[in-house]
Amino acid sequence: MSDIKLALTIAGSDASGGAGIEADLKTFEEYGVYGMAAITVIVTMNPENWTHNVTLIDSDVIRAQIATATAGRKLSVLKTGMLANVEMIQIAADTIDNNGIQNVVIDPVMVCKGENAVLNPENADALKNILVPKSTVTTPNLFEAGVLSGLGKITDLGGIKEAAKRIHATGAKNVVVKGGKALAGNAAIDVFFDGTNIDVLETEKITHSFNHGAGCTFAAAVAGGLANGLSPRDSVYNAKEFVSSAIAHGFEFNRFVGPVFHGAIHALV
Ligand code: PXL
Repeated sequence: MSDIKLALTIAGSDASGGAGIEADLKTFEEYGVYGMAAITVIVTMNPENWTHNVTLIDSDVIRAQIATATAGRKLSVLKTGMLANVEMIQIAADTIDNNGIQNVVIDPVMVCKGENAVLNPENADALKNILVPKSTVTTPNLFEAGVLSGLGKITDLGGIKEAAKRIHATGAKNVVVKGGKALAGNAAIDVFFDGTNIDVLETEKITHSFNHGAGCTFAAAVAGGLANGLSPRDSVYNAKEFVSSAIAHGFEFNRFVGPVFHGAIHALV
């Protein structure tokens, strides 16, 4: 296939397979896109209590992975996930500039589900000032949107819309704030803002909690759509369908975690 599209994710490895580069590469595959990965951290979980351990990859090794992945055909899309320090954030920003990448999905990962501490507080500023402004689409969850917008804790749809506008004003071309199932009511709500129109995307809440990796999978699906030539808006709507199906087919991995099933839309399950 001579017109095959290439996607690079700069993100962490989640050894449990639900989030991070594992989610990204599986999702790219579902979108018919050739995936590559530059690993920033390796996240492992203690089998006894599932506390997370994050091992940072040396910056030179991250740069070397990116140099390898950008040594061939032009990338159709770049996606970022977990970046554990300011240097990693700067490396991702440089990759966009040095390679003239047009489609950029920034998932401004600040915390893992179930873990409360922000990876590193100064990362939030660097994401806000250096990386999010370069995004074609950025995909903060409610917590991340509160930090990036300066609004703090967001509790209602009005707050989500305001956050989307403020994040757009920092330079991001399109913003999706993932309310998900965090708001009261029966709907899982996300808000999309392209600088002109605000769209409220609503689906019914899925009641089970086997949704580990949903955020990464959503952002990777947006990247897959962009790589295939969809508009940002269509990519987001398509990704919402894709991730809803993945969540609907989420499963219990063990007593601590249940990941989404990235292959749900095409698999016979
Ligand atoms: O869901 C956030 C996230 C992103 N990237 C990696 C992770 C996690 C959460 O576990 O492990 C690598």
